[in-house]
Amino acid sequence: VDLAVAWLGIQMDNPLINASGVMCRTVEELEALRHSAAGALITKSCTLEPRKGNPEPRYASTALGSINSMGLPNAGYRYYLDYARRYDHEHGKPLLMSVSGMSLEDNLEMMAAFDEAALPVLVELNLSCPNLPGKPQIGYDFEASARLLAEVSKVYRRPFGVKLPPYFDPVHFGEMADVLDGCPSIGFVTCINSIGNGLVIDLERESVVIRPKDGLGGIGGDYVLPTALANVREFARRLPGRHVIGCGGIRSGREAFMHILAGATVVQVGTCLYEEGPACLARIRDELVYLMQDKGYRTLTDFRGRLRTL
Ligand code: RRO
Repeated sequence: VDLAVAWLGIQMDNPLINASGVMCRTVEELEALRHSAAGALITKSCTLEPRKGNPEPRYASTALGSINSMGLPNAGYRYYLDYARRYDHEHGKPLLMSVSGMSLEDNLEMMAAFDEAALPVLVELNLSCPNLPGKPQIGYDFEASARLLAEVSKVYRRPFGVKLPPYFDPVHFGEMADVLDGCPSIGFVTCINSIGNGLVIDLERESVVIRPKDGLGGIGGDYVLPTALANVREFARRLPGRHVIGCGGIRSGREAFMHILAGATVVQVGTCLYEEGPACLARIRDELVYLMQDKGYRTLTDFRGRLRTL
């Protein structure tokens, strides 16, 4: 079995990447990922200036997944750009970078800086942070998304990707697919970010479990797998010629296989990586190999996007 995948000019030994936000805020965390079994790594969503994020506690795990309202804590885009400048792109695994400006202007300034740096990285523009009090997710505003992508395409002259929020209605899949179809610079879409503004309750304490937004936060883990798979499948078939990164509910080789079967080129691991640490990446990779052997598949292209319907 060969898990290798080549896409948008990068080569990966296997399709596993961390989900942006998990284990990727500091150089130390990024280096641990670089030394893990990951096929590539991605940095924490960055803003123009460093941010401390929301008050703690701001992450909690449950039997079925996680809730977070981190609030975009990050070291500022210059820190991650500096990491990318020193990175051994020749010999190391591919590096992706997540950008999540607080405004159109901030996004344009950062994307212009990334363009100027001319590094062999893939940028994932985050349209879907659910945890900034008073700031709606841009991915739920189709006109604003179209404007942002048009403006970014003028200052960033290479293919880039977008991290989308989950959609729940075919009309909305269609509207976002039309926006992305109209932007030739889009090389990939990552589906999905956390399901925004869920509420986890601790029954014993009769309390919320995280402090920001009176307990509301983005949901990840087992809860989100079917929604993630639906978004991957719908965008993969509506956007032929673009790549889809699957993210949501991957904690073994089985869910990784499902995402790829639904059309994902590569996949990202969030909650499971947060809970288990980077060793889970080797485990998931090996489980995917065994599953493919069982099924008689040799490469990812043998089954990618081949989900059967009834
Ligand atoms: O930092 C966060 O609160 C956060 C971000 Br930017 C995001 O895109 N998704 C998420 O679940 N949390």
